[in-house]
Amino acid sequence: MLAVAEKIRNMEIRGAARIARAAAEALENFAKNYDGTDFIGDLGLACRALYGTRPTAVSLWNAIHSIVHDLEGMENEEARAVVIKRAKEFTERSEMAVERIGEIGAKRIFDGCTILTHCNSSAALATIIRAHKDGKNIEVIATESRPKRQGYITARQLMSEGVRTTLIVDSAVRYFMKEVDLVFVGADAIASNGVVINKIGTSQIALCAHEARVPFYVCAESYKFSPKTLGGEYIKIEERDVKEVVDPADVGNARIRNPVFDATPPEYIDGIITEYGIISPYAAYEIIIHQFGQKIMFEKEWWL
Ligand code: RI2
Repeated sequence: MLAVAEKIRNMEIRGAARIARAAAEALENFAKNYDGTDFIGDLGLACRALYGTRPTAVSLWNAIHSIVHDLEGMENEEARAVVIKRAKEFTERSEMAVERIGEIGAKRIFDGCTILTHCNSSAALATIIRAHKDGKNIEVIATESRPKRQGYITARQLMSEGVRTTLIVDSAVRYFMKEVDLVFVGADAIASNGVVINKIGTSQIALCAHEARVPFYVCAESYKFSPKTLGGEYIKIEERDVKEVVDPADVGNARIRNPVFDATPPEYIDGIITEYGIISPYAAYEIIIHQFGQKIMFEKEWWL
């Protein structure tokens, strides 16, 4: 459990969907291998260890919540069986959602178009790869995505699928926007007011796309929507070790900041592609209510 938490923290396991599935799998294994006497108490500690790793990714909260909600009053054995079953269900649901998003999103990608993507989103890539497999002749411009350069992963994935890909530095986005027909990005979290939190730099790309009248789509499974924002909570933006950016000694020990996500307002988003279909960002509220109802706002997690 702690080994998985550490891999999520140090980004060996990364991407909002992958970390959620890794957490689900870790909880499943924890329940399978548990040989102590206080399963629910120890499960709570495990959930907290996983949840504390990436503060922005609401997919982690949603994965944990969907697996460990309402366990109170259960005996150890019953609770273990429930956790194992729900963890498997979450993983299946997550994989199916990405596939469905691919199917839906690919319909918005037309033959001959150039798509710009940022960072490395499995949901965004599912749509692009699906369009390519459907026989559409497409090209991708992938941003490098400093500081961790997840754009390299994107470029490798797309090239291995046979999608023509050009890698650019993040600051070249406006220069290339005139060649772009569509922007497809992923999401780490979506607030109830339609604000999308994604890799740092996403909001600048949305601004450029808006200026150039290029449609901007977010590909996001329903577990990227944050129920807690409904009750007034903000989404915390993770700031990581500044050494990911540069060695402080190389810049005369100047102050360095490393926020890894930013917020794109709904007015710059043409649609959010979910497994339920393409929705307006202003429909985020309905997606949250559809999944959780309103009582989620006031619920206190037993494991937090
Ligand atoms: P999928 C990633 O975060 C990127 O910001 C990406 O857009 C987002 O998760 C969603 O990825 P990080 O873990 O869930 O690289 O679509 O910080 O794969």
